[in-house]
Amino acid sequence: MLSLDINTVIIIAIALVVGGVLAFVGVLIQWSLRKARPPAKEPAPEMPAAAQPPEVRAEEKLYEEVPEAAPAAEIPPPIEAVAPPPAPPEPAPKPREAKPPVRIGVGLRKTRENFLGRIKAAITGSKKTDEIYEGLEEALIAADVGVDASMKIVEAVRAKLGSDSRPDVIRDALKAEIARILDAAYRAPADPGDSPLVVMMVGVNGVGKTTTVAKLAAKFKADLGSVIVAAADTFRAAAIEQLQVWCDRVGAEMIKQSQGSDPAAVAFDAVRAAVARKARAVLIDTAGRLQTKVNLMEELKKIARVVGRELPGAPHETWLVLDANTGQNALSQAKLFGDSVPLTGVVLAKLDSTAKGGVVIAIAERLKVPVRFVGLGEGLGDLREFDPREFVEALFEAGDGEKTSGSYAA
Ligand SMILES: Nc1nc2c(ncn2[C@@H]2O[C@H](COP(=O)(O)OP(=O)(O)OP(=O)(O)O)[C@@H](O)[C@H]2O)c(=O)[nH]1
Ligand SMILES: [Mg+2]
Repeated sequence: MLSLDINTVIIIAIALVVGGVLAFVGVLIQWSLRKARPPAKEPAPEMPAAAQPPEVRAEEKLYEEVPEAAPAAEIPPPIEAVAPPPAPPEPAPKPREAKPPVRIGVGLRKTRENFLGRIKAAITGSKKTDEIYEGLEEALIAADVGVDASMKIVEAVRAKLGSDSRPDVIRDALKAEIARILDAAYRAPADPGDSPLVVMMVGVNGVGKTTTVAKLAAKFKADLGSVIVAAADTFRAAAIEQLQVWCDRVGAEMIKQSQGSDPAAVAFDAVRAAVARKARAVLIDTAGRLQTKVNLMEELKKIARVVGRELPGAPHETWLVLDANTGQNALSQAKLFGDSVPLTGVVLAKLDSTAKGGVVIAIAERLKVPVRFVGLGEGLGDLREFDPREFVEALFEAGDGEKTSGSYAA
């Protein structure tokens, strides 16, 4: 039988009482804590959504919607489709180069005013034949036709007309003689066949070579197709960057190396690239140099030689760029450059800013090198192919204020 010691019974009884008291105290503490706590915002994980307070569900929704990709069907239609009708488009800014190329008349204005005024004064009024021809000679010299060429022209006119001193007749004979000289210097442009046309641009510092390369790149790109430009002025600081800006504007590819590298190597790379890519033309921009510096002239020869080795016949054209303001020094430049590299043409830049456009006639008479293009401003469109007849007409007629002469007229 179970027999418990009295002590044991007392201990068990105390333990039960203490346990009961402790349990009661625990319940009391829990109850008081729950009363003090604010209602929980976060639902218990297992709590069904429907049981959650409304603001908690909204928070959850927001959070989930952001990262979720919208289903394909809900992708909003393109903006154009849902956007309200667009406002009428603003007129596009006019590209700087989009001017119509009719400015040779403007370009020739200074020369014409100077020249025609003197011619008129020489041939009108009752003058002796000697005085008339003296006046003509002075007018030609003042327009920078040069002393030799001016004398020759006047002699030719006089020999033709004798003592006929009618102003119109003299004027027409003078025009015809100038046109004859310009025509005599004409040569057909080179035909490179299936190869790219390689044109090398040479000249003294600051005459307008790089600008002319850019203008020609734009023209050749429009007329022939793709053009490659060789940045062979590796001498002057920022020359490559200057050309790059132009090429970007034109949309022509430019071949370059670092400043100080061999310009012949750059030209070689450009020609090779043009052949490989079947480009239609290569334009080589060279550094400005004084015609009297022998070593720099040798450098030009080397460029021509290296290019010719890569593509026989190249450079097909070597054009001397002259600043129309230079006057008779242009003849010295043409002579010495021509001694180094055979010149096939002249580009007369800045004709717009001179009254001495008559140098065109001197170049043709003395050097028998054709003027290929004339520069009439700083924009890409400010380049005109030189047409002797048009030039003479503009020189004599546009100044009348009555007649115009084709696209040369202002
Ligand atoms: N008015 C006018 N300015 C021109 C014409 N062609 C070039 N210029 C200006 O002449 C300056 C010299 O032009 P560039 O093309 O840099 O001359 P460059 O021969 O390449 O000069 P270098 O490389 O330093 O020898 C620039 O300010 C051009 O804008 C033109 O036909 N008319
Ligand atoms: Mg340059």
